[in-house]
Amino acid sequence: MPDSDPRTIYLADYTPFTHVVEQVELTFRLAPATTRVLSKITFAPNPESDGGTFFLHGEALKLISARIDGAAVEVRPVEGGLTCDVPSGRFVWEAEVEISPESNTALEGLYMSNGMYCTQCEAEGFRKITYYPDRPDVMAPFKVRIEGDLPVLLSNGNPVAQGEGWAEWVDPWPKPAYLFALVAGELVNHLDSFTTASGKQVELNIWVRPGDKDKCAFGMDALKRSMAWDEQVYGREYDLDIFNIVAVDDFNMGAMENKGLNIFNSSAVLASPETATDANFERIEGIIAHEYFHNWTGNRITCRDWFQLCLKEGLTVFRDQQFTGDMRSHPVKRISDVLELRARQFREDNGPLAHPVRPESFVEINNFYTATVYEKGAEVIGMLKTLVGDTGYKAALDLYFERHDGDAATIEDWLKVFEDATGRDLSQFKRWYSQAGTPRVGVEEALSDGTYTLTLTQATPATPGQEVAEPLVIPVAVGLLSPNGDEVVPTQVLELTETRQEFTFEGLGAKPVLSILRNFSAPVILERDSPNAERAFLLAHDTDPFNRWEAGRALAKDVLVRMITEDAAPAPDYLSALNTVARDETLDPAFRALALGLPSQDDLAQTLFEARRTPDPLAIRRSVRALSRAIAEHSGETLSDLYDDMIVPGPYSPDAEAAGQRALRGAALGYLTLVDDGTRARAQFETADNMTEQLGALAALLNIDAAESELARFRAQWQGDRLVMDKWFGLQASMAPPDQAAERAQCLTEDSDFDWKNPNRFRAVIGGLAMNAAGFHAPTGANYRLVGDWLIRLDPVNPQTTARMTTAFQTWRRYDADRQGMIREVLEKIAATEGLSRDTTEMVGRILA
Ligand code: 0A1
Ligand code: ZN
Repeated sequence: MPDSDPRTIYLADYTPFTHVVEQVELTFRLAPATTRVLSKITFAPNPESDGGTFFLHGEALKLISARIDGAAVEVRPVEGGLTCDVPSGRFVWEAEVEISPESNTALEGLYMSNGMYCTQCEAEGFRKITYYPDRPDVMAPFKVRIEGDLPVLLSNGNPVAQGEGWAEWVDPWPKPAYLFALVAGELVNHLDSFTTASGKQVELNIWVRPGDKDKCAFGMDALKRSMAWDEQVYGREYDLDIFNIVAVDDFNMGAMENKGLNIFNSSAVLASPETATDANFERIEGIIAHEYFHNWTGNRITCRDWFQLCLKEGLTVFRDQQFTGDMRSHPVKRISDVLELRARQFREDNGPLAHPVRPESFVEINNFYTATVYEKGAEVIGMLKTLVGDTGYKAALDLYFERHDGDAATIEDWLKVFEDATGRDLSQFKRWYSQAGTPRVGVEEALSDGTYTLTLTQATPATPGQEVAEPLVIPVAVGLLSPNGDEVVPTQVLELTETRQEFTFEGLGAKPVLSILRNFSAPVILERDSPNAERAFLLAHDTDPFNRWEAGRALAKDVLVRMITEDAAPAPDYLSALNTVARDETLDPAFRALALGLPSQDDLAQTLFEARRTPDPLAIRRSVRALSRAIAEHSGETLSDLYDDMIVPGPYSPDAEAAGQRALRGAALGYLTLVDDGTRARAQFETADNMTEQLGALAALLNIDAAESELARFRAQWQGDRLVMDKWFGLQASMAPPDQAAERAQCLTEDSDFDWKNPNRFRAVIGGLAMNAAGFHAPTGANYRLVGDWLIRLDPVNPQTTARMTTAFQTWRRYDADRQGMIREVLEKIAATEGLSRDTTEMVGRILA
């Protein structure tokens, strides 16, 4: 579909801009409906360009005046911007434009959120602020003057001068326009400082609305830990005198790494024990780190063009994952990341939206901030590190920073530093960047005369636009255990490079038990039907914690699939194995909490679909609930002991150890509530002094559809807190029983607090409903229509969030003909909407294709 759209942009068409920008000076005269932006930009011919027409991007701008070298110039409007005749050498462009931040509901460019001015320029929002070559390979130092009757006026770089109603900022580091930012408002700051390794003192601020000042301490601590970590692990120091973070309520994504002025969705930075869960704290720590790490991987070294997005995103996600592992627990982090990868990226990679980590064409770049670019992009870096080793990785990264500081780089540049630093040829490995789809790895074992032979195969299914896939370089970490549980071959990395390949291990007396793809060494699907006895053995004995968890998960899946398809009873072996793990005090509580989790209903639907069975969302839900109840009954005593023992003494602290204990206690509560009529959950709701326990209790009660009074009390208590109210909305939409989902969702959208133009609230309700597997797929199709109609309504207001949320329908071909028919109708209705945005048009087109 994108290829048939005349607006498609291709990687192969890249050409450098005709000019370089030597200096940018901007003046903002802020007014809600009539902000004036004055620009003064010094252009010089780009020696790397073959010439061509001078072109500046610009969208929704009212041009007041334009001058070149002081003389008025006649500009010619063209699609997406303007062009004009320019001198052959260096020249100064000056323009004045008018924009209206208050009517900017798309939240791209300069907009207003709760009376405060803020910006979002990635990917192509700067062109809504002024005329400019809005492309990441045009980098320039910026000087910014802000005039406005507001106490706090912020931009990138260092503050150089300020007075009543104005402030000036200079950012000495050349940057692309997508990293520009401006904030103005009545804000208060949580102030701190950090001294860098070389002794430079950096002022740190988190800017928030006055009522939120008590929710900044954790974010600040996470920032300081991130700064220290990047120095210690990557040798990267911060490079300005000040680092500002601002929390805004209306934001399309999590946060944005603007140079020296990170802007955050308030949900990704604000936290207090009473209002944020342990999961929120961990997410905030990870996002603060992610945005901070972009200062080197994204800002100092940026992307040549948007096709290279994974250059900064894959690497920065990989870095934030390493950081969280170091701060908390590596196995627990790895398991959580793989859960996330399978839930979001595998779903994408195995459906109509599949695309390579580095796409080769797009219509709207905002549609490519995907799990594939981010999460699979990070997996690809993890594989590289596994293949070249820790020392090779470090040498390559040192070379990357040394060679490319100040550059707008490409994936070719990235791979070249690995080749140069390690001497390894990465031409085959590079296919991970250009080939979409999740590879399937097959496994065969044989033992003869003490030689154990492992035969691995690989195949990647066809994806949109790619019929044939070439073999990849797949690092497969394996270990072999003897039948008594000793490790006879410790972890080693096999490199699978061919379609079929044999690996041998000598000197084995008995057939070993294979532990394969340890620590999930590659983002692949293992096609292997191992006996459940072997899985139970690995769950009990594997030395690789990831694979221990994975064995338990495979068992659970097998049990569930049998329950769904054969009406089998919950397997007793599984129940007792799970009970043993839950009781095992040598295991980290956080790990045990993960082990107690069951595969998601969506995961089961995909598993059935791959086994060529049509998933019935209601049957899946019934089985998951039946198994949960069976676990609760079988392990009643264990769960009850855990619930009593895992109480964390003392005041709430979000640290990993305490959070792990609460997670295990919360998992126990979830099961126990199925068999105790909600007694424990009700008591916990009553006494909870932190959001983790309050929300955990509420969710447990909702799960047995007995939360009416708690919902009302929760609302009365938290009415004034937007982020907590998002949880109230989200939980109800995502947990409503299938026969009530439509009615409840309708009711939530009619609620006086359903502020649908706020992306967090919209996502809580409409996104929550789409995540309610059985509820969303209720046989009437009412929820498909409800989601579809809301997307049609949101599109003209906020195309970016609308387009992202069309992914609710990406798995539609899994389902039966009736459901497919109803979803097709909804998608076609969206597609036929007059004036539909380019963003949503592209997404719906790809999903339908
Ligand atoms: N670069 C940011 C994510 C981001 C991307 C696009 C946005 O608006 C279109 C906003 C934020 C990150 O990776 O955190
Ligand atoms: Zn990022």
